[in-house]
Amino acid sequence: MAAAPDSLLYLGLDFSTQQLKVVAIDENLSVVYQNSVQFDSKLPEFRTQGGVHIHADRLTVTSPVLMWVKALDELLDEMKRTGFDLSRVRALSGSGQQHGSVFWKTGASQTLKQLNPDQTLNQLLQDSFAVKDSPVWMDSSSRQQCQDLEAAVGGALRLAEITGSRAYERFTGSQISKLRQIRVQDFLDTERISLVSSFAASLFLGGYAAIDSSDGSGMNLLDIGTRNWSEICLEATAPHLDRLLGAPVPSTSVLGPVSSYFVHRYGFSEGCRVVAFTGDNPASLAGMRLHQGDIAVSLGTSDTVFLWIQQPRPALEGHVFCNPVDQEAYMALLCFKNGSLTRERVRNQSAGGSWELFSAALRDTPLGNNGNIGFYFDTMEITPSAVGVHRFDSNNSEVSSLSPEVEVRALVEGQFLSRRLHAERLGYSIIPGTRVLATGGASSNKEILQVLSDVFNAPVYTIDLSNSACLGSAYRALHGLVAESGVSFFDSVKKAPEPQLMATPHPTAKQVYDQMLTRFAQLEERVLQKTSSHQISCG
Ligand code: ADP
Ligand code: XUL
Repeated sequence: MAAAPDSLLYLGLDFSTQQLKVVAIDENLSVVYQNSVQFDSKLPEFRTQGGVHIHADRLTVTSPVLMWVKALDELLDEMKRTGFDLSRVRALSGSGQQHGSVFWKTGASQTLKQLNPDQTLNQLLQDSFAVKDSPVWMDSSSRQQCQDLEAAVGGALRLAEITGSRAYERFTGSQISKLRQIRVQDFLDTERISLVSSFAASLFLGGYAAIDSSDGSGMNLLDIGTRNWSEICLEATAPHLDRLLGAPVPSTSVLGPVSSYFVHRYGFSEGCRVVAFTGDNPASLAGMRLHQGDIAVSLGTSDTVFLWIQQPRPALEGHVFCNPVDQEAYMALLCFKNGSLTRERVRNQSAGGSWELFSAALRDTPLGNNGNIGFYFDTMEITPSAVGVHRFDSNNSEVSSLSPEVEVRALVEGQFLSRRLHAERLGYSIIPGTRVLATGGASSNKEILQVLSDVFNAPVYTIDLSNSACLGSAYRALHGLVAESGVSFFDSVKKAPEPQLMATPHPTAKQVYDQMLTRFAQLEERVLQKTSSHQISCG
């Protein structure tokens, strides 16, 4: 739907694992434009797979920071070339994959201030990063640093009480520690450390953007009670870290106007405001307009489950983040590393590489899969900390293979049973009226959503756009302009379309999956014991 020619627009960007996406909404909150740059296919010179490089140790996972910069050049060039009128954008915001870090080199701040609009950002920022390959959320190479951090603050639970999470390898604090220890000179050359979200905001601002408290909660460095850095955590990580990080700000903050580079090169108006960028999961919470009582399930590169909570109850599993749209509230989050990429692998092996055949397998197999249960952790899982593929028949005996159709259902049921089991451990319970809100690439698949509805025994809704992080960023841009005057997020996005009902549970679902969940929990325990005899991991 095209916007009225003079209507003001709000832009949301999402620097996610596999692509950079953009969406524009008008004042009626209708989506008027969307586009994306897929890293692997559009920027093949960076040789990423799924947007990342997995290093030889299989634990270190990075992305080239200049790939993200170049993707922004390409996206804005295309918007301009195809006649998108960027002068109508009144405010923009964005999100980034969480936890990833960007190390700006000494002098980069000066460069950002004087960007020459005749050149691309990629040309201008070639020498602006002390570390060219940014650690991303899939990295699990900082086990030692996690143990050190927990020891320094008085244990895993104490760290969770302060920062919302025990130490996790992908969290930025342990990544910073590791870099300081193994790349001493690069660390000394660093003048500022950003998250992927605040790095992207810095490009638009022409200066370093503050880290917002919601994405900042994914670092093991922020005190989620005071919403400021925790001194004890900073000290345990690196000297003078507060200087390298800058002060955190509320997620609704307006950071300033877009830099003159964007005005001159792309025709943005000088009045266009940049609202603090945040993490992709917090931005999704905004995009789905999640209410207390709802549960959101995001099916992207990673699968995540999140809830709106009023009072933090940090535990040894899961994370509590500051809420991105309400400064008094929090959100709880669980992250599962083996999401879409594992579904793609099983699709390729058991369904001829076709989502159609994958869906047909789900349609053709019964709820409960005749008792067959599978765990598919192609890479070291985050929740729970286990690895490998483990299949069990209806007698709980481990088997080495399942027929292709049964394998597909075992994968999807196993993934959703795990999402439910761990959400319940975090305090979530299914009550009448519970809505499951689904988003992310795989939420376009109706058969997958049917299994989700059956396993949770609750109706599943989606929003029009499968990328709620992008949409949430556009909503946050709009809300940021009025947040200071006390307008709530929900009031500012009242006009947004309601989520669509996509699936309702089968009448037998409750009986089948309540029982199966108990068996699943016992089998997961067995898988965990097997894994821990191979490898003990932090987070
Ligand atoms: P991210 O934002 O993490 O880059 P997305 O949320 O865009 O990822 O999801 C991308 C994933 O969506 C792809 O890896 C793909 O596996 C999955 N996907 C796309 N279409 C389908 C489909 N019809 N059925 C299941 N999964 C799908
Ligand atoms: C959340 C997490 C991932 C990333 C990438 O803790 O690690 O969901 O945000 O999407």
